[in-house]
Amino acid sequence: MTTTTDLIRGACPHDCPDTCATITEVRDGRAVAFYADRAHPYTQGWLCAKVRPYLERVYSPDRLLHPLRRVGLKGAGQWERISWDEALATIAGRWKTLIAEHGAAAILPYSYSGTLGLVQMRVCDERLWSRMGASGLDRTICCSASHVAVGATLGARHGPDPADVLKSRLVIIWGNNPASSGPHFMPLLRQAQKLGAYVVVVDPRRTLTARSADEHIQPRPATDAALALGLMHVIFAEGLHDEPWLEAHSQGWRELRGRAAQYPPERVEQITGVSAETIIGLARRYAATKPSLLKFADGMQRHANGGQAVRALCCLPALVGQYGVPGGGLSYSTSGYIRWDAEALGHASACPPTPRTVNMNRIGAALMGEAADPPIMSLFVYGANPVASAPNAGLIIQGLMREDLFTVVHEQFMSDTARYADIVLPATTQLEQSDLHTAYGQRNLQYNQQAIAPLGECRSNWDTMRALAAAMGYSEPWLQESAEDAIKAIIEASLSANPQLQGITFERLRDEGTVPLHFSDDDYTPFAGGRFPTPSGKVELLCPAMASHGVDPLPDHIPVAELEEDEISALSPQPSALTLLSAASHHFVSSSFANQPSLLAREGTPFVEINPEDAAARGIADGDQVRVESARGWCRLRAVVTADVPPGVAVAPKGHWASRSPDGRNVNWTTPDTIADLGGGSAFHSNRVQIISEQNR
Ligand SMILES: Nc1nc2c(c(=O)[nH]1)N[C@H]1C(S)=C(S)[C@@H](COP(=O)(O)OP(=O)(O)OC[C@H]3O[C@@H](n4cnc5c(=O)[nH]c(N)nc54)[C@H](O)[C@@H]3O)O[C@H]1N2
Ligand SMILES: Nc1nc2c(c(=O)[nH]1)N[C@H]1C(S)=C(S)[C@@H](COP(=O)(O)OP(=O)(O)OC[C@H]3O[C@@H](n4cnc5c(=O)[nH]c(N)nc54)[C@H](O)[C@@H]3O)O[C@H]1N2
Ligand code: SF4
Ligand SMILES: [Mo]
Repeated sequence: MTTTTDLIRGACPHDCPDTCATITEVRDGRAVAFYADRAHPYTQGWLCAKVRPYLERVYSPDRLLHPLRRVGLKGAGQWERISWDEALATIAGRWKTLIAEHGAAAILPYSYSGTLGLVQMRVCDERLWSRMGASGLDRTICCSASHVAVGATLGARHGPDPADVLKSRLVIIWGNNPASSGPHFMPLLRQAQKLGAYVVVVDPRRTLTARSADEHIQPRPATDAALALGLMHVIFAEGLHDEPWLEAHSQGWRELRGRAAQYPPERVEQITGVSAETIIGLARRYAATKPSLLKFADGMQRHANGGQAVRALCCLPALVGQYGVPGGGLSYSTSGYIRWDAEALGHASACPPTPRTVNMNRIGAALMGEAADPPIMSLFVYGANPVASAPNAGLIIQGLMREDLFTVVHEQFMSDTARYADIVLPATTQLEQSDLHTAYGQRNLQYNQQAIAPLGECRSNWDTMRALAAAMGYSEPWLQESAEDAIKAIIEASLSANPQLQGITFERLRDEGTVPLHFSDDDYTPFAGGRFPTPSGKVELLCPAMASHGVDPLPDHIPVAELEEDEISALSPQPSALTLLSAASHHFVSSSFANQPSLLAREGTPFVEINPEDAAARGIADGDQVRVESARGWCRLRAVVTADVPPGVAVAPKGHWASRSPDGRNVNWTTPDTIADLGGGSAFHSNRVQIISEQNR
């Protein structure tokens, strides 16, 4: 007897701009091979090191396969197996009682980027919670400051096809590390370099991406707005700006020129640590070399002043008339091309108004009483691992330890967060569910067809929501739709308002897997013809909408208080404190994959990079165990002494699980839960720390 092998098309669901197209080979109901779809224009037949061994994740002996109930103390790791029926009845029973006593606002869903699918993320983030009238979650942990800044300045998150970089003569990659965080851009960048493009990386750390650049500029953290305004100063002062373009397509360029006048290179050198000569050189090069592409991502805006920094970056291409130019302009995100119909997605019109929203960056404080009326009495976590990934983790754990808090975590693994649950529900992986994916770093839609049956008793996010809706006694048909029907209905409702969906149907997506978004000659290049979907129809250099956020309508550099004050050095008789950046690790996606043995082995033990000068001043040698402490808390890391980080800066990548780290803590025990200037954004990197050698103690 011969066994047939099915080839099932899918999409990588992880929080990564590349959204790779995948193929799963299935034999006798088991996935036997998993690899990249060669036909996909951006995936180009290869997957990153993280996702290549995906079957290790799917068939990991550590997968959660059935619901669990806590039997010991919170966080003690003692569980008993229960049935789904019992789990659902327990959850619905607790919620009904809480709703009667406190109102549904006492229930808070917490989710983020475990999967980026239309159904398993977006639909799940809305329908059940709206129907219930639960508290809303302000999903601000990653990119909300830049979303507000880019949205207000340009009108939409429109971005070029990444392959357009082949037309660029100058590429400035600003606070973005695609070699780790979106690797499919790198072969194109290499090719652009071979074709003669000059590549500049602006990043305090010598990243993998910076290593292969033609020039690496290392500003002090959180000084990007000053650096950008310094470049503008030179461009205006030397008359290198494109005045006809600015006159026709921008709002407030003269006012911006006035602001830039306050940032002469000598002052900017003082603020940023970048020499005046370098600033003048880059400004002249930027004005003279066309097409020039400015590419940034969200890492650089995770500072208390990140919104204004992004506003400043968005102004630069306008000064040199590069918006709407093939190979030029701004490459931030392509996620604004599709706006799914909100009603089809969430059915909010049939639901009570959201009683309040809780900023996820404040989850610890919210659990500890900041969300007071009513207090949060139940937390439902899915597709997220806040104990490992959210700031000020020590406070989150204090909140999760509250005896009166009823916590449910829906997870693939016993994550740092699941450990503190009262009930743990087992979740499917991408191979066990269907979904539709838009990308934020390329311009195709990808359908993910379910390849295998759920393992054990695992359920997808949406199947779990459907079961919870039934247990709560909600009878709306849109709480019971299949994933496929939900996708169909959302596409149909979105077609008329989304030109980029022209010709796209559910059937095409299912049959072809990857379908390119539709672009006409007119809109292929973002902001072609100098048309911006802003209130003024222009790029808003002077942006009146900023006033409603309490922010200057012109970009400005506002120093970050925590980084200015040396409050931490008061804690110990050490040299002055350092700014700790905790950006993407190479082998994990946030905390996802950080429990996979092969990837954990490649990433190594959790480390902190420190400049030789700062290490010497603290008696730290390479490989030493060090204690990193901030005003929030501390963690233990291994010191890597390297000139890749400048003096005054340290780097400890995000992602390691606390439960697999020395002392059960990770870097987020130190990070601040302060809120950025725009969009309620996170400020992980505005983190002043002291680093102490434990060898000296
Ligand atoms: N391998 C891997 N890939 C990932 C992720 C991951 O964890 N691992 N995470 C995914 C997610 S959730 C996201 S949002 C994206 C993020 O994508 P990126 O933004 O490219 O990634 P980050 O590493 O967070 O930040 C980029 C760089 O910002 C720099 N940076 C920090 N502060 C400043 C500053 O003040 N100024 C400047 N100029 N640079 C600064 C850091 O040193 C870092 O090298 O990546 C996604 N891809
Ligand atoms: N120090 C520091 N911390 C950071 C950042 C930083 O720069 N520095 N960056 C922040 C950023 S950019 C982001 S986006 C956040 C990300 O923070 P989170 O959204 O919390 O992401 P992860 O930590 O990867 O956790 C995702 C979890 O979802 C689970 N999961 C995956 N798929 C599914 C599914 O289909 N269903 C269910 N129920 N679960 C699933 C995974 O197993 C994993 O445990 O982290 C932030 N944390
Ligand atoms: S994490 Fe990014 S690069 Fe890796 S497979 Fe997924 S989409 Fe592709
Ligand atoms: Mo993110």
